Amino acid sequence: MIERTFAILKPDAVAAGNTGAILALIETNGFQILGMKRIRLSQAQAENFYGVHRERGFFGSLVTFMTEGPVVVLALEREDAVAKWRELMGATNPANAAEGTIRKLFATSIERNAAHGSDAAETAAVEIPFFFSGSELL
Ligand code: 3AN
Repeated sequence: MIERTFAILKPDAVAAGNTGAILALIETNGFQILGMKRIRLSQAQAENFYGVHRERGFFGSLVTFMTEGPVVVLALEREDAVAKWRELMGATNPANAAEGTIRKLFATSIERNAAHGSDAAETAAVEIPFFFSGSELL
């Protein structure tokens, strides 16, 4: 089924100059880029976006990291997009990520792990409008 997912190229990946390499992987793996912006998250945006993790010990550090520099936010579409994007990103901890995945190639730690992806289609339906209006998805 054709589906949408939401992705972030995180500050570590953007600062390291890996934006283009990751976008190339996105396109060669059959995703359509429906929306794309390079922005810097505010503290409030990062706290809201990661609200489900508010009680976790790493929340403050995660928000500091996600606001340290520009990110690229993306709305992606393909068949089975949520699972396929998570497969291409690899495991949350790059130490466990499979060869060829974005996190194996570009992440340096469980926190500085290069990319975000929605965990379900329902999550994507919340995360995409967080950053894109309907007319920005083409
Ligand atoms: P994923 O991004 O693979 O869906 P989640 O949703 O469990 O992983 O975690 C959200 C983000 O929180 C991760 N991308 C990572 O940056 C950070 N994170 C998760 N677990 C830890 C941890 N144990 N220590 C530091 N940061 C973490």
